[in-house]
Amino acid sequence: MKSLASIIDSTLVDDVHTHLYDPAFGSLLLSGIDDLLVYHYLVSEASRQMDVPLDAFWAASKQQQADWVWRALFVQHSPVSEACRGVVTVLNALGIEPRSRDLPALRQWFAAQQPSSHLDRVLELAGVRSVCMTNSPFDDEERPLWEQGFPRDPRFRAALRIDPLLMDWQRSAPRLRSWGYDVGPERSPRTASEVRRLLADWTRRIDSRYCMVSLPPDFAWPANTDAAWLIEHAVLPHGRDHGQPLALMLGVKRGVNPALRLAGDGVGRSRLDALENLCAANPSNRFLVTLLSREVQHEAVVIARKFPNLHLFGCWWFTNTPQLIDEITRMRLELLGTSFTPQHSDARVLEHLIYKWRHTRECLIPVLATRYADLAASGWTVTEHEMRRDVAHLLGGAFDRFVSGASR
Ligand code: HDL
Ligand code: ZN
Repeated sequence: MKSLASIIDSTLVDDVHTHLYDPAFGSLLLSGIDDLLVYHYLVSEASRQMDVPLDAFWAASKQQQADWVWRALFVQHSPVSEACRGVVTVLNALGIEPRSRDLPALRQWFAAQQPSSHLDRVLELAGVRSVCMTNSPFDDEERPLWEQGFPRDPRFRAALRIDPLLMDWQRSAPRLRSWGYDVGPERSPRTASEVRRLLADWTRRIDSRYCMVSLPPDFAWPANTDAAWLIEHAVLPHGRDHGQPLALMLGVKRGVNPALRLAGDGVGRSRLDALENLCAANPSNRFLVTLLSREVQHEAVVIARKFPNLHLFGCWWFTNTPQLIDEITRMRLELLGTSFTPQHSDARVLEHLIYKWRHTRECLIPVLATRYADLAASGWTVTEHEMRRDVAHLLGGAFDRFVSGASR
């Protein structure tokens, strides 16, 4: 019987949320040691240790920023944080002993890699079969290539990200008008139908798996807000018409410290009555949900027990640490069985896939082993075939069935 560890290590993953891009997007697909080091997780941590003022940091080149991060977090201190350990995992997996190389040598190594074979190698080292991108019509860098069309790499799936539509309607409405959608700032039937036309056009254009939005802790539904109105009158009808689940990423407080830029977002405890109300009032819609606050994870699992049209996924962002992956995944297994998706990578740099998935597998093995051991002690021994089935379900299968509508 193959061990559970080897089954988990060898089961390929469909990564359901990343910020990676199809190679056709060129430099939007980040890769290499400098992008790994200026990852906003590490900028946040380096800002606490380096002796460089943030305005000087932002004014410097990416290489200079990476040098400062490396010195602060890897030379002057041990890289014990999860994001720092991630860089070490990536370098070791690529056959580079991180201590033996200075940054110029590392830069030369990455620069010497042939992009497509490097991409193939990273996916293989990460055990990843496909990744889902985050695709926004509101992104001026990304939109032109979608409008022009390009041959897709089938390993890069798409998801339609609509934060500006819901969270900044008054400024987004004029943009939709400039794209030929007859919307106004008012909440009218015409506006609703034109927003649905925009969603339909982009769902088809990118072959979107789902629609996605991140929402602040105080997001309420129902409510007298543009976001609540657009969700009810455009996004949810669109989801029913086009079989698009709505992914809600709950609890982010954008720009808590603007001086940190992308690293400046924080977390707040979400009001989950909004989620309960959405699931209860819209049984024909499917909701994918990940939550940023540790404190609401148990409440979310209980809500998932009440609503089969809710699928929890990932240990998102600040909960993507071994301690919290362990806690949250145990909680979900014990209350939901295998009807959830333990992780997504949220990778922003190609090589993130290696560390995010190696570390996740390290966490998943003991958690699942404990459940199987407890089950065996109660009189039910899981076979190797059943382990493979369960692991494939958890690493993308359950998500796929839920998104396709095959399972509630
Ligand atoms: O809103 C999101 O999709 C978040 O994942 C943010 O992109 C965040 O900056 C992030 O990268 N978290 O891992
Ligand atoms: Zn993300």
